[in-house]
Amino acid sequence: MVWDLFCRVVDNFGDVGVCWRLAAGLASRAEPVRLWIDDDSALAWMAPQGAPGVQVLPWDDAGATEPGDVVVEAFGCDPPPAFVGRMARRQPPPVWINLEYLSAEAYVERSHGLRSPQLSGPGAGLVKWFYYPGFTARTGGLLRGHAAPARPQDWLAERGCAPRAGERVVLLFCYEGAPVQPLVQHLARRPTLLLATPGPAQQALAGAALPAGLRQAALPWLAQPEFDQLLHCTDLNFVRGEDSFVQAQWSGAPLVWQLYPQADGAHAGKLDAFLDRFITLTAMTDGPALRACWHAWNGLGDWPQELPAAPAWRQAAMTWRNSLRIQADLVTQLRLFVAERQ
Ligand code: TRH
Repeated sequence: MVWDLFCRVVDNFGDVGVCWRLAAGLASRAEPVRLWIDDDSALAWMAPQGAPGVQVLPWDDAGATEPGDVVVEAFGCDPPPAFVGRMARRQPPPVWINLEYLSAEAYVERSHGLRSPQLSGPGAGLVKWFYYPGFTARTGGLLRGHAAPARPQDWLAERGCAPRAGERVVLLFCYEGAPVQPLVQHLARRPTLLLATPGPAQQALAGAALPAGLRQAALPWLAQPEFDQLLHCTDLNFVRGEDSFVQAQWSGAPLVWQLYPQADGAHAGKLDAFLDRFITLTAMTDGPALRACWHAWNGLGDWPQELPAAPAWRQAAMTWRNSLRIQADLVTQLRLFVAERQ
């Protein structure tokens, strides 16, 4: 089977990050992928080696190409009309999937797998299927990245990020506007090595006098497999958007999630939907402290006096991770979903 995967980069790195992970995941299961993308610049650091079985191609060239067996458009990005016209003429037509955004909200289970018959336009007569990633058995599952390195301490040391004795390691990947200063003051209560990703995290720390007890290291952009591995080497991960949030969950380490802020405030409901599930499933005793911390990090409340206690937080993160492991991952489920519709 040949898969055509369409990616339009809106902003940040989630669009390309999710698409690259999916493309590489499919290709690793012997499913060749053509990744049609309108801006591949981030792949220079995210995937410098590429991946066997994945061809990265300019979006604008798709219209002159015969479609493969499966077409996946990420986040409703609308493949070029000329390509969709070819899909409609192909016999049999490709299975057409719209890979949606991740959410823990209830509508996801209701919407996953719905069909959308195309009544007009170049794709008239085709059916588009909605595919929702998610956290429960009635969703499409989660993309699963690279596993932990064999020796996390050595791994960090090889990258110049070794903690000193007694230091905890915290990763900071955030948007502009995150309350980094209160966080820094809080973290400095214990010896901490803060690893800051390029962009807003490093900018927020630049020039700031760091409190005693806190050391900072500026990270370069890491290739995606390295970034995944880093998430497994830390004591606490601040992550954002969609893909780093998912990968942080696989690490089993405590995490704080910053959502991509939406003008209508919809991110607040999305945040609470996830917290509700997480706190209920893990029976985390420090649930209110976790909620207060995540709200504050998303500008939805004041910075709390205390973060959840570390051992209970890690225990909850592991319980959550183990519950996700029971589901098949997104690539496995998507292949099955497609096979059933061919
Ligand atoms: O960059 P993001 O904020 O992306 C966002 C979200 O996806 C959001 O939902 C969407 O609406 C918006 O983009 C347009 O965060 P995210 O989703 O974590 O994507 C970052 C990707 O970058 C992820 O695949 C991990 C990868 N990455 C690396 O490969 N190396 C690195 O060093 C870092 C910091 C990230």
